[in-house]
Amino acid sequence: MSKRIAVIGAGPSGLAQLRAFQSAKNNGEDVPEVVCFEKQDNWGGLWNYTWRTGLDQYGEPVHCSMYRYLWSNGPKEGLEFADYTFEEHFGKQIASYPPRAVLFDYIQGRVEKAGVRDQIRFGTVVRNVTFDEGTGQFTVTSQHLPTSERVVEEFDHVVVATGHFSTPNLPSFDGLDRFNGRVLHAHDFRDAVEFKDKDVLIIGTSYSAEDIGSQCWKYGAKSITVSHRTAAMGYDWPDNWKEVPLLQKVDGNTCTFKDGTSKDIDAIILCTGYQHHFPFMEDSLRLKTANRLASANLYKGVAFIDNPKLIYLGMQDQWYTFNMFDAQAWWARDLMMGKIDLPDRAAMEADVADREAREDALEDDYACIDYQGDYVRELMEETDYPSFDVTASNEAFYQWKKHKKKNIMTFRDNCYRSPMTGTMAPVHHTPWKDAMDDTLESYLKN
Ligand code: FAD
Ligand code: NA7
Repeated sequence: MSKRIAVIGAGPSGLAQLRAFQSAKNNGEDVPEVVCFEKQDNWGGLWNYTWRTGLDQYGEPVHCSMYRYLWSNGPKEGLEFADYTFEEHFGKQIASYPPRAVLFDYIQGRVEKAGVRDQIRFGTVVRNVTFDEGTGQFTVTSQHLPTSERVVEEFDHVVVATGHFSTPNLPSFDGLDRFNGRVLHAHDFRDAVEFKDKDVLIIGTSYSAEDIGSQCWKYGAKSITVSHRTAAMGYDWPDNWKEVPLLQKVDGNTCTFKDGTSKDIDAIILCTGYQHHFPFMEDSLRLKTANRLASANLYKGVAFIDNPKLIYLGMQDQWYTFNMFDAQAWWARDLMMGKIDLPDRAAMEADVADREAREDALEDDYACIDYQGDYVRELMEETDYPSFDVTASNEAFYQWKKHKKKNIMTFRDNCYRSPMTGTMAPVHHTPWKDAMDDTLESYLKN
């Protein structure tokens, strides 16, 4: 096949795309040439940890938003690859909430086995993507960061897999510019030990707020105060943890909240989410969407309606992750290989409108889990991605929700059954709150 495909990003989504094409090739199919551009010097996306914050050694924005001691915030039974199980990778079943290094190893194991590394140009950032209506080709301008060399090439399709949890959403608050302590966004949080014995204020109530607060608590912060815009998280928090309304003003170290209460604070961590940010895409090709389950403007959640030769992977808010990216990548592969036909524009728009309306009608988190599970199932059924028991994955997510409600500081001590192999995960050797060593070696000692 003479087609050329550019994949931008070698995180879990981009790697899923490489694996999807390699799987078709293994089946004897004639696959396009695939070139993957990755600005970091290794694969894994957010799971590729760095101590760096701000700009990297080349002056590029640091992609990593992960931090030391990060353990999976959902059960691994919800994200397991259908074509590469945890048991295949580790030679045994492992506990249900692996630390970052363990999940990085798992992601890496599948693509090492697939032998796709030589398709990736590491240390190479995509600077610009344009489309020529006349030739039907994309022009991709990339730059090799160590040498500054720029390359301009044509491609038939572009797959954007650059993630959307890397460019911070940064609200401001009255008096923040005169705060006598440290202010940072979750994107720049690296090590909870820094906040030992400190009074920490967290703004936001979603995953980052919950987990960064929990990390700071675990590693010895004096107190955690979480400030909400919409509603408190409402878990049964430890004694030195309080939930308060939105921050109204800062005066020196004193933070005052909407209900008139105040507290002296040493550090403020803005866990206020991220932006979908694609500065390298020409405006007509740039995805503009909120962080939601039904992304705007993407047919089947992947094909950009204004130009369906352009694919966006992993742009949804995420309950499902790795296996959803797989389902998307397999579907996108078949679209790019001409095995799936697109309907007309009106039908693609109707598809998005229907997904949005169904999402808007969802009543609780359990319904959201089912909704995204159904989406994964829908895409899988249209490709040869190895089918798996989505209902069993949904069940692991339900149990996770219940375990969090029961005790937010012990939910990671629970274990679940693999939807791929049916094996029950072992109980981890040390409760999460006492396990200070997050290395792969320590976790696998079970
Ligand atoms: P990313 O992992 O963000 O990868 C994108 C890649 O694109 C990066 O390697 C980046 O360097 C590259 N890139 C960006 N711009 C360019 C460019 N212009 N040119 C070339 N390359 C570029 N998910 C879970 O399942 N479990 C968890 O416990 C979990 N915890 C999380 C914790 C945090 C703090 C965050 C932020 C996210 C977490 N996630 C978790 C969700 C996470 O989004 C996914 O697991 C996954 O990393 C998304 O993969 P991706 O490939 O879409 O994006
Ligand atoms: P999310 O899930 O997008 O959540 C963003 C949070 O930030 C949410 O609680 C918002 O509150 C809050 N927010 C946003 N803007 C503001 C302002 N202006 N003031 C106060 N609060 C605000 O981002 P996360 O970083 O938690 O999670 C992203 C991923 O990282 C996730 O997939 C995890 O796996 C890890 P709202 O409820 O809208 O009032």
